[in-house]
Amino acid sequence: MQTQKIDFAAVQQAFLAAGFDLVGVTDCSPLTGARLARWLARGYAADMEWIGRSFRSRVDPRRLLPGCRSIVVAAAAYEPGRPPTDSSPGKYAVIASYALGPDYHRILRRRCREAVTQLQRTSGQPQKFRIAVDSGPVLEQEIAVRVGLGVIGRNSLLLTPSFGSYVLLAEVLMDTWVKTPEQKPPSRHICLDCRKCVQACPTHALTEEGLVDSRRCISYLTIEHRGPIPEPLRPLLGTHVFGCDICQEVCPANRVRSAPRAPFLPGSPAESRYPSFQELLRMSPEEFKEKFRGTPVARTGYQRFMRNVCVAAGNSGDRSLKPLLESLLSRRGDDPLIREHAEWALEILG
Ligand code: B12
Ligand code: SF4
Ligand code: SF4
Repeated sequence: MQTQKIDFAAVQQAFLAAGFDLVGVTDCSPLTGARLARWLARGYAADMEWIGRSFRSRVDPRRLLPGCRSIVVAAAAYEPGRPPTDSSPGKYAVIASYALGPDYHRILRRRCREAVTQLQRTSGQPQKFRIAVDSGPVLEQEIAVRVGLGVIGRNSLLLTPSFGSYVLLAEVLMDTWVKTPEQKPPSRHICLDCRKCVQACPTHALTEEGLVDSRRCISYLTIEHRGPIPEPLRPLLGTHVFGCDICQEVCPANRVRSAPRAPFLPGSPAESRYPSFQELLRMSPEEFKEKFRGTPVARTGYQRFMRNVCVAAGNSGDRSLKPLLESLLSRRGDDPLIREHAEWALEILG
């Protein structure tokens, strides 16, 4: 069958109906990749060597889907979590907002599939397509900038006019031409002289030019990093046990936001965002699986998550956690990663 053009309005309608908040389309011409190359050359990818390995596909989407003609990029907004009203910072472990509910990779992938099915039903297009959410070798943010969804802030995140940086991105590469609307002028850059994110980052992971040195980023250290957390950085992690939202929390672009069309995170996430150290330190591998099943947290696995919990417990300054750390040591002391971090926490707590 001959591949025909479809209207942007049809694409937009299908993706909005599937639950996305923002939609844009671009052709498949190569991206610059200049920042990515600089980021890789400086070692900022840490151990995520898969990013460098897929450099050519990231820069040239046609390598991912031969015959690719258009890329749809869709953003799903989410609500940042709110701390429990009775919280004092040292008592609770912090989980990044995006990880409070079901894993967005699955949800956004399902929404993309629904939108594609709808397009196929109404126009017979696309015939070939490929969905990417986060882990696909796609430069998601650069594509989002290209279609005019927003600008990249100094915190290295896409800042959208309606939802700030609290959006997650997904793409569909298609063999179909989409009649794209006239390109919007680039959004006004809001960072200007602001440095709030750079100054607030506890580990100094953000560079002036808005690149993230993953080797220092709490998000990387608590989610992606496999071995022991470098000792000099441990005290700077605060009570974060999975991800970090600090450079979003301080950003003025996030002060006024519209509500997401189809929220997928729990409505009142206070308890799940700030589980108590008492609960986490007592957790067995089975309880971990049960508590975090289907959420992004499950991806780190018990061992690495408990490594994070130990560091955060040490940083909490709460000496009443010492018996729980000792009990964790007697139950799980044969695991070198957990042992090292539990011992560190006990030492810090005196
Ligand atoms: C690797 C990765 C990480 C790494 C490195 C982060 C980084 N910024 O490089 C780590 C593990 C640290 C990480 C952390 C987080 N991540 Co992350 N991560 C990615 C991933 C897989 C690749 C990013 C990448 O290519 N980095 C390489 C460097 C070079 O990219 P960069 O500095 O951002 O620059 C690129 C663009 O921003 C763009 N660009 C930048 N400035 C400018 C300026 C202009 C004018 C133009 C045209 C383009 C442009 O060009 C560059 C590429 O050449 C993407 C998904 C994807 N496939 O793209 C998600 C992604 C960036 N992460 C995401 C999220 C939500 C997070 C966290 C908030 C999670 C959390 N709460 O803990 C943190 C935030 C940390 C931060 N401040 O960036 C979202 C961001 C959504 C948004 N609003 O932008 C993404 C897009 C995933 C998704 N599908 O939604 N992440
Ligand atoms: S905190 Fe300020 S400098 Fe950082 S991204 Fe937001 S507006 Fe830009
Ligand atoms: S996610 Fe946290 S550690 Fe990483 S750059 Fe932002 S503030 Fe810094």
